[in-house]
Amino acid sequence: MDARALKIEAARAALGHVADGMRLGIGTGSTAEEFVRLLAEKVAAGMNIVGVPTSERTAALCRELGVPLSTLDETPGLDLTIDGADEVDGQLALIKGGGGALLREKIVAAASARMIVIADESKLVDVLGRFPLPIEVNRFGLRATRLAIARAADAAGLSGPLTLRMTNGEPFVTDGGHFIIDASFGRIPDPRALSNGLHAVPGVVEHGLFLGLADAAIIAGADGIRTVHA
Ligand code: ABF
Repeated sequence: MDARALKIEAARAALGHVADGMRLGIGTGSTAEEFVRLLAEKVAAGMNIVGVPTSERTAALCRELGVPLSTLDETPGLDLTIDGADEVDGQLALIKGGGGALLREKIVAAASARMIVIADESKLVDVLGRFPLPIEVNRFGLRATRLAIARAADAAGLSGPLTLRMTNGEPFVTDGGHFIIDASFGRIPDPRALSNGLHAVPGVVEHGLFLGLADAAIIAGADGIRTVHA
C-alpha cells in the first residue's frame, strides 16, 4: 500500500471518532487533507459538524468541499482535533510544523477536549528528533533569537544546525506572519526540557514539540491500522 493509501486509511479510521454535532479542530498537511475529503462526504450525507481550521490552506480546502467552518473566537471550546504529525513517539509526544502551521495547530489542539493524530507508519519513532524541529520565531531580532535558541538547546544537551526556512528564495512566512527556524538537533531524549528552554526565549513564538496534547494516534501501516494511546 503506498503512502497516500495509508494516509487515507488513517483518516478513515479517525472519521469513526467523529459524532454528529461535534466541534472539530481540523489539522494541516496531506494526511489531514485526506481527512477533510472524507469528512466532506459525511457532511454531504447529512452529518452535522463544524470545523475550526488550523491554516488558511485547510480553510480553503474546507470551503471548497463544503465543510462548515467556524473560528476559535466563535467556538472557543472544541470536542476533538484531528491532525497529522511529522513524528510520533510511544508516549504520543509529537514533532509538528513541517507544514508551517504549528502555532495555530497547537492553539487549536489546546482548545480541544481530545486530539487524535493520524499518520502513516513512517512517522512512528522511538525517540523524537530525526525530523528537524520547527521553531516559529518573531521576525524582530532574528540573529539574537537564533543565538538564544542555541543556548537553550545547549542547556538541554543538544546542538545542531538552525536553518531559516526559505521558500522561493525568501524566508517562509507563517499564517501568523512569523518565520520558522528548523533545528536539526538529532535525537531529543528529553523533549520537555527542550520545550521549557525554548519557551523561555522571548523571540520564540512557539515550537513544534506537542507534549501532552494528543490522546491517541491512529497509525496506518502495511499490517493494518493500530491505535497508540497516551
Ligand atoms: C501537520 O501535519 C504538520 O504539523 C505536520 O508537518 C504535518 C504532517 O504532514 P503530512 O500529514 O503531510 O505528513 O499537522
